[in-house]
Amino acid sequence: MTLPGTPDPAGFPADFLWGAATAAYQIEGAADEDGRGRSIWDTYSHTPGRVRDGDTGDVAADHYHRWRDDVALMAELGLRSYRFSVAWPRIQPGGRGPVNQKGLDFYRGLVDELNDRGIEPWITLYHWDLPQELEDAGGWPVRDTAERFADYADVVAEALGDRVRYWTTLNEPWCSSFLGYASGAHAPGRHEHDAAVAAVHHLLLGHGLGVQALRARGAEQVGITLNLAPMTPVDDHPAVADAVRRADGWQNRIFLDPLLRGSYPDDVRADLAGVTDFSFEQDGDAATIAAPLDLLGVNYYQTQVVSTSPMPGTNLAALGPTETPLTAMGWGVDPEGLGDLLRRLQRDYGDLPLYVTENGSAYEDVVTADGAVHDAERTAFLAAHLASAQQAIADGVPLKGYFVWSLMDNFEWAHGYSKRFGVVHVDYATQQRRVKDSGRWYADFLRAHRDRSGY
Ligand code: GBH
Repeated sequence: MTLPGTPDPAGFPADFLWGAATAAYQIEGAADEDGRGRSIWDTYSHTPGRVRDGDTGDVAADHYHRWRDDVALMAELGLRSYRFSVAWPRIQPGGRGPVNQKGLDFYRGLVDELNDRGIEPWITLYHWDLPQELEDAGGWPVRDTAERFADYADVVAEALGDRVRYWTTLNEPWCSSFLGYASGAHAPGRHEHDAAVAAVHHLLLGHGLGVQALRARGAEQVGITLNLAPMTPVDDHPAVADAVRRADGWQNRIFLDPLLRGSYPDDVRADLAGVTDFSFEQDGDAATIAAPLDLLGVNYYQTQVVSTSPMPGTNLAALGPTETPLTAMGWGVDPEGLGDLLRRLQRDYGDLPLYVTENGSAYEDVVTADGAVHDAERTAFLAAHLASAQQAIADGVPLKGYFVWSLMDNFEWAHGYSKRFGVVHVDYATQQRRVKDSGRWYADFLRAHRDRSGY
């Protein structure tokens, strides 16, 4: 790893939106309270063998009861914005029909508290917790789910549209589709490649219909968050170059192109010929999906190293191991990859405002007797990635904000509580929060930026 240097607060615009991110199922707990329905992640985590150590999100970081203290902590860190997701099953327990007022009340209270403290609420409408009843009716591979998502978006926008400026429809539809319906590593844990591609389309359609609902309710800043990764060849063999094209296609361009260029890439269609015939596409879908956006959210964790070996049963290139230093997830650390990705997005897709909506790392924290939490590697990770983002801004990339993943340790999906991504440590036995060294470093950096920018 070459560290691109130390970030300088002066290298970020005065209105740069500094924040931290979370997701409902990973922090809220209170799984059976106030009329919340079940989601595919409740089902998945309660199925033996799916999540490490049998962990579930039943209690998680108990944010549903501790949200006021958590917002105080955000203020202490000096965050300008907080990105969180709304749990669809709290709003519509069965995914359709009657609205659960208590669910809306929870998010209204949170949003009001954030606004009172001068922290911009940033809502993600869907961070993977599909109501189980919709999965029972077919899930994302079925077209109706997109329509149901639009109804849900309308309900939330009607309730909160007057007090929330920033909206993203979906978080990482790649994970919802390919991890949920092809590899099975995420809920609902299915193994059907054709269904996964149909899920891609219906997630994108749901996004487009959701954008229409948000616009109709006057939402100001509307976008989507994608997990994007630069693809790097394992060696200079010509066959590897084609594998890089294929991997970039099914992870990055399969979402970017329909959203920002109006159609799926021809080469991706060809690569998927043995998997699906795209018969799920209907007239008008492409235009719905390509509705103009105000911003693109980018979640960046690592560069992927690509070899020629195909994904089983497909012509899609497999992602290989990385050679750089690894985090506790086994993911390679590549700060330069973030700047490269941001420059590539501007080059290939134009001047749409970009936000890093997630970036962060899992490491083993060292908790000492005095209550301090030492995580020097996470601080180095953040500093290096911010320096890379700063370089992209210097190069003219319209990067408008950065959100660290995550505000606090949480339920790391199939890894349960074994992996910690927070800049705030959570002791799950007591639910005590402690700001880690990395969180203090981030707060200091934000304070220095604020002092220079005068906000
Ligand atoms: C994000 O996903 C999520 O938005 C967030 O909820 C989560 O807690 C956070 O990252 C940390 O995991 O080996 O085939 O999965 C990141 C998802 C993980 C997707 C790495 C790509 C590598 C390919 N990314 N993954 S694979």
